[in-house]
Amino acid sequence: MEKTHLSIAALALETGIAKDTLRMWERRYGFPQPVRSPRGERRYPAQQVTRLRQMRRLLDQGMRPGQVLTLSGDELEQAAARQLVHADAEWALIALIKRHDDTGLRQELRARVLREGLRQFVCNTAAAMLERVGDGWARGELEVFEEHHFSAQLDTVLRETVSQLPAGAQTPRVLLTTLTGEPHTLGLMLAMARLRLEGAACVLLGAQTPQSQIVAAARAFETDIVALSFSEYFDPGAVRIGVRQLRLDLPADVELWCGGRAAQRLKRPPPGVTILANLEQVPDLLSARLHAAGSD
Ligand code: B12
Repeated sequence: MEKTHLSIAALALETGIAKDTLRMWERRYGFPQPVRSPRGERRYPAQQVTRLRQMRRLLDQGMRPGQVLTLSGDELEQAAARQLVHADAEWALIALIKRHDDTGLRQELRARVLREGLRQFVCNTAAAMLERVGDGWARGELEVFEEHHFSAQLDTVLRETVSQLPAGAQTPRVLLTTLTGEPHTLGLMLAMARLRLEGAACVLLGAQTPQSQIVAAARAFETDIVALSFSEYFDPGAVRIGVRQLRLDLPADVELWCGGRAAQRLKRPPPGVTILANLEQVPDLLSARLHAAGSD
């Protein structure tokens, strides 16, 4: 058996599709198609990862499994390409990254923020760009260093722009971080920008703060809300376990907000945990808090 074959656990991690779902698709649609190891365990050729990621994207866009899983290889390529053309028509992003012009890329990002305003940039453009870059990486169009470079530039431009915003009301106070195992921080940066636009005060801890330290920080900074981000990379089962424990450990008057794709997959969040479907929900939730405080 090839070394490049993946176990079902590794496949689930790489594609974000649960192991049970992979087995169910195999039974129902004949894909993915594992070979068996000498011990009878499922092993998946690496090419199936790309195909499953493309399927996931189409499912995330609202197509049904019966439609997506029955597409031929060519039809799936075409559907995935149509998605990418849509994203590229707006940005020609991959070409921009491929120019390897450090200053130029930053200037383009800044120009885009100025043209559309930070709110639109954060809520729509940046998310679409990250989606496209993630796909570019998964399809081998972008080198790993190119993805890292783009992420670093986006991070820089977001930090610069946010630092220039007026202080605002400075309320509520929000602590932003990720749990151990989540290295992706751009969701946090976008959330911070959206919160700062509403006048919230933000304390950014960056990635992977141990749970006990999140509790300590929430106390030390006297925060009203702890906001966590979970990218597509994070196992939704681990989201549930992590946030349930954190909810128990945090003082009852500190709210716990979670955003990002893995958080959105939680069908029934633990009590006392708020899952945000997108960044546009931030102002509504903040004004709901204000009303609640006013009526107390
Ligand atoms: C940028 C990026 C990176 C950067 C991260 C840099 C950084 N500083 O964060 C780097 C290059 C380091 C990286 C590394 C890896 N990555 Co990566 N990465 C991405 C990319 C392009 C964006 C990730 C991101 O920030 N997403 C978060 C936000 C932007 O998206 P979102 O979850 O939909 O959230 C939205 C809202 O919900 C909201 N939101 C998010 N959080 C919060 C929080 C709150 C409180 C609120 C209110 C709102 C909110 O904001 C977003 C915008 O609307 C994605 C592709 C993608 N489409 O996500 C891949 C992706 C997540 N990475 C992936 C992988 C596999 C990896 C690696 C494992 C690769 C490797 N083999 O080494 C490593 C991680 C392991 C490690 N040990 O480091 C895969 C995960 C596949 C899966 N399991 O599903 C993805 C999906 C790429 C792909 N297409 O396959 N990555």
